[in-house]
Amino acid sequence: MVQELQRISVQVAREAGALIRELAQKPRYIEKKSRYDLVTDADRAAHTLIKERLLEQCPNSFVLSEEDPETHRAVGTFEKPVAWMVDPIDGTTNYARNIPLCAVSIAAYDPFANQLLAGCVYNPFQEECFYASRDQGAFLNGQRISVSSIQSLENAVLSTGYFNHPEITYPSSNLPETWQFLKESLGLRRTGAASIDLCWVAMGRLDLYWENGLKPWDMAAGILLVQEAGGQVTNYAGQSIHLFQDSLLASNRFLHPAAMRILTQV
Ligand code: LIP
Repeated sequence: MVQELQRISVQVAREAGALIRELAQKPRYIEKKSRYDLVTDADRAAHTLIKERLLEQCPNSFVLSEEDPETHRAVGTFEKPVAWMVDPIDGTTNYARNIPLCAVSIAAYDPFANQLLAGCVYNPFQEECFYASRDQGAFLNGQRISVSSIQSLENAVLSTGYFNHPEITYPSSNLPETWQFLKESLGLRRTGAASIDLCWVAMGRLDLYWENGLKPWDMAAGILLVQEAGGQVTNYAGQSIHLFQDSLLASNRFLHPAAMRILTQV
């Protein structure tokens, strides 16, 4: 079952990726969902394609999608054995500005067992297709991937993101944590797409990623990729990650204790 769900997620993510790459050649129609949250015509077109294809191939499933607010109400009351977590374009601001760090993110989740089953993150601008299924390993373009073996923060390259909101105050802005990690690590990156941050941890391009305020569709597929690549994903306190509320800390396992020290003490 998980292999079939992985096949479906890869096939649909690749089709949607081809669509957003084609639309990127044309003028984009950009709207603001809120002060910091953009949506483009390509997000909406990819959402429509993805939902149609997933339900064609997996009729007894539910599609939770960033671009279908009606579906957000189903969180916590899923009735189907498979719930798809879909971000048609993760990194929409990057997409809107022709920054090639954005991806189609699709994950299959079993709401009854509270388990991620399969997932795909596809960046069509860098031709990088990441995919994984439960207990079957993590892959990039057909090659098995694994997290890095960096053992100390001073040699680690990290990434994070910033939950923008008009009412956000300095202590909850992630800036105190950022300052501490900058002092203790080799370097910090900010891609603007959680699914890409997580895939880069899974393949060892990054050693650790943390962010607060993510949505399930941003992180579901990437979480499974890190786990299947031998990494660790928890909340900031080191507890099991909760898809629908929580801070996220993903690492190569070696760096988790040092990261938790910073995230729980800053
Ligand atoms: C993005 C996340 C990213 C976060 C951005 C934004 P979107 O998702 O993937 O990690 O820092 O603020 O939320 O909105 O581009 O799908």
